[in-house]
Amino acid sequence: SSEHMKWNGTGSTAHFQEIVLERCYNYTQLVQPALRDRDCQKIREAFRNAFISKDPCSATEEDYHPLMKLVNQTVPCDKTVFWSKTKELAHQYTKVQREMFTLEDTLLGYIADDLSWCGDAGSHEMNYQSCPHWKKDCSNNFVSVFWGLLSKRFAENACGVVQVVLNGSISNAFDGKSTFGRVEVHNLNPMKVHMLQAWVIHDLGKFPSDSCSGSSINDLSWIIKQRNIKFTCQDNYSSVKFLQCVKKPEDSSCR
Ligand code: DN4
Repeated sequence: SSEHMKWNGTGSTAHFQEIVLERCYNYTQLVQPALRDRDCQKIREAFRNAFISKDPCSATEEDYHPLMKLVNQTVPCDKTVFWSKTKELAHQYTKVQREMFTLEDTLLGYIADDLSWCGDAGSHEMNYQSCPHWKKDCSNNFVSVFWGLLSKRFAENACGVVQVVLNGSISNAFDGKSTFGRVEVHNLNPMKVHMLQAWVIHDLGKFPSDSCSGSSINDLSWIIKQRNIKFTCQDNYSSVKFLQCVKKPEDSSCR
């Protein structure tokens, strides 16, 4: 009903509970059997309890602590891949590079990827009509707080050499206001992370708008070095470039 259309964002994903449960079993039994002892029923319940019957604009990190505690997954050193404005490409990259992890290759990121969820104070139901939009309604909504907390922990736990896939076909490949720039960069632990390798990738057939020699990457380099972490950058890193060429082999840059 229209009285439920109180927010400007997409409503909860239909069959949210079933999708969470199915993705959890798929991941823990098939994708990463090392996590086969995780209790997916409990994970589904803890996820739901984090936001159900609560004001959808008053989310806190504490709401998700029981869920985080149940999952407790670590990524091996040298295997962390961050991304910003390059989601599809970064996911293709970790799919072919065995054992590499974007946040969405960890259990909680895998479960929540592309889903939307919110409840309402005074209701036991999810709101399938609308949820708060992070820019138009409130930033402390349950989806934003979830990704913010997950991104922070993903960065805090990274070790060794870490990578980031950035988009060279937009004006600022590094954006200090993105989750990568705002959260992940500042939560890398210099005691554990030796180096950040940035790959700046241009879309095939598009004019490059930014590169390793541009000012946004210079800003990133400065922030990282300031934090006592080594920084390298490469334009159109071949392992990622080849993935684009598989999709569009006729492009002149693929010959
Ligand atoms: P991005 O490509 O600018 O954003 C990735 C997605 O996150 C877009 O759909 C954004 O929505 C959305 N997003 C960004 N900030 C927020 C927020 N505060 N509340 C709700 N949605 C938001 O890249 P990015 O640098 O912001 O985020 C990518 C990095 O952060 C990766 O390294 C991941 O580890 C992690 N992360 C992943 C996800 C995800 O899988 C979400 C957030 C962060 P819009 O700008 O299109 O509206 O979805």
